[in-house]
Amino acid sequence: MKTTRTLTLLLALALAGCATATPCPEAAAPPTAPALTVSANPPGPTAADAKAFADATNVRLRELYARMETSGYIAATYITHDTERAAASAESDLMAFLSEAIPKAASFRDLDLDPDTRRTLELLRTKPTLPAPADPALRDELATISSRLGSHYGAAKYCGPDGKGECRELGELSDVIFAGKSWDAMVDAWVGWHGTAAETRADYQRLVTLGNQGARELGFADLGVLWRSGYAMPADDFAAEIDRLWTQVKPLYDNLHCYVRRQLAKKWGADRVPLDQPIPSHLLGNMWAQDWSALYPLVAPYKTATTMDVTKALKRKKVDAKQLVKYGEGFFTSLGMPALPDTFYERSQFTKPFGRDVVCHASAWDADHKGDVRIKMCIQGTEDDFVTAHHELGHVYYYLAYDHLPELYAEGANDGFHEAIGDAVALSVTPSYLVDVGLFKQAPSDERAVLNEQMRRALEKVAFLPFGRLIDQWRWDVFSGETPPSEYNASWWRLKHDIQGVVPPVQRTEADFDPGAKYHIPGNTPYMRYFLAAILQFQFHRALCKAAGHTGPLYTCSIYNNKEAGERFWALLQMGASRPWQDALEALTGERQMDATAILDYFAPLSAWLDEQNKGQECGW
Ligand code: X8Z
Ligand code: ZN
Repeated sequence: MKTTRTLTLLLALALAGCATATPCPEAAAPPTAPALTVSANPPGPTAADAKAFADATNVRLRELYARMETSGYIAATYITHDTERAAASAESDLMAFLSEAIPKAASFRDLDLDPDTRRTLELLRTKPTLPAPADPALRDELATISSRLGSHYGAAKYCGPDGKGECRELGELSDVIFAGKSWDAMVDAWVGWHGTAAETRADYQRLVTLGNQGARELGFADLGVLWRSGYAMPADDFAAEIDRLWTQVKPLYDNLHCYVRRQLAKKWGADRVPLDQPIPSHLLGNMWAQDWSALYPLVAPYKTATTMDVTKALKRKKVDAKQLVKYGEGFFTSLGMPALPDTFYERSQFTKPFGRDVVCHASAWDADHKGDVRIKMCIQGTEDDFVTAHHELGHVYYYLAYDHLPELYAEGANDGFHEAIGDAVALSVTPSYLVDVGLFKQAPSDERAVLNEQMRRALEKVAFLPFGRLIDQWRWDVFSGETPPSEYNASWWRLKHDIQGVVPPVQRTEADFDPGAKYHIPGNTPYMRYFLAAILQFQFHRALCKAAGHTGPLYTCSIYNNKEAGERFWALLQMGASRPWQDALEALTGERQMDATAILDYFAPLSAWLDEQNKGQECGW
């Protein structure tokens, strides 16, 4: 006679729907999904079983995420072989749990479930960004590769064309590109950094194979389909939404591209920057050409009008890294949100430590999913750091607001919301706000200053749009197999050319792996979230300004100190992912669709000015 325990296991195996070709994970995986306890002749799972399963899954996931976040934070702030291995082990345990729990959740699908249980199980299905195959050996391999790619990126250095020169890290190489002084030095920095990624191509290719296998075992056609399925609509509809939003903003980008290219041609010569061709990527002030802020002095509409140089103001006031973050916290508390816990300041990494490798790419962490929040940055006191600190604090305040919810609700309404919170707040860092907090004595307000300010913002926000749109276009094509490994690099540059209108400074080949030189590719962080955020932050800003009673043009609004707007914002954060994102958006804005008219409204003055400047010019490439 079979014992109840054996029956439980058999039922669990049947529910898991394990493919016969791959061993089921039960025997090997240490963290098991909650089992159903049934007696002989089981009548099949009930709605109560499903609820119990959902509750237990929430509890176990919180423990596993806390372990993974903690070991991930250590690995990113102290890169060694050992920390990399510990992070891989925690990730592998989480993967094991998910690849067992998700098929189990599917077995409850046809029951009459209460709405929260149904939603929890749906969210679980699209939870993994890197689903592992059920085979424990393949799972460990995938977790190891994922961890190795992360530390490779953090520790990468360029030591000159012959490998024997002074070794420089990403920050130093980026400074050369930002400075925009010498063509040759910029090409060298660009080629040097991109070259560090070439050796990661094989690892990335294997990550794609194993991640795809994991996604297929969960019932998705490939990993890209899984990623696109997390937006409360069919995956294809989401792709169509992206196209719709891109079509809304493309004319604004094309206008900016056209004007900036002309100024670059004046500086570098039309032989190097031809007026009917894409722009050479190393000239745009940023390693990936995603943020063109560095070009402001070159392209400012009125060179003689006063500009508010935040970097200079921060230096003048000797604002250190912690104080810089405090400015950000001050904005959130001015809205009525809570002060950050002391542990935030004790445990965050604000500056690059001496004597060890760290991943400098800014990030926010929720170490125990119970309020132990941190950020990790390598602050140097620039305006970019100032904006990024607000961005990261947006994540941190989201964590603080939703950590009371069950684990699968402790997420952004969608991942674009998570990225948009801090950026929406930073849109309120207006000239008058900078005066209010004492960084400047007065704010210029004539029409020329407005256009200068608009240009400064556009170089960050508008320039980013096609970049945000294309990264995952590349990955979706890679995951689906439309782009085979033999075309990884060619496909990357095709998209960069077609969508962004940029070209590499030197000829690239398939011996290169340029996508790997961008953090989110080795980090396997889905990127469409940033494109969504680039649109959503203006939509949020418009709604919050309305709540604050602002009446003038959108670009003049700051919600600083406004408790009414703060309450609305906090309510959105507290919802987490408990409702579909359309409901969350409606609660804040009254709208159920993502909509780019807010960003277009915001940049209306610049848009009109660019139209005028570009009249009679051949734009496009
Ligand atoms: O990765 C980030 C943040 C961390 S979530 C610093 N961002 C994207 C990037 O740097 O590529 C913010 C803007 C886009
Ligand atoms: Zn972010």
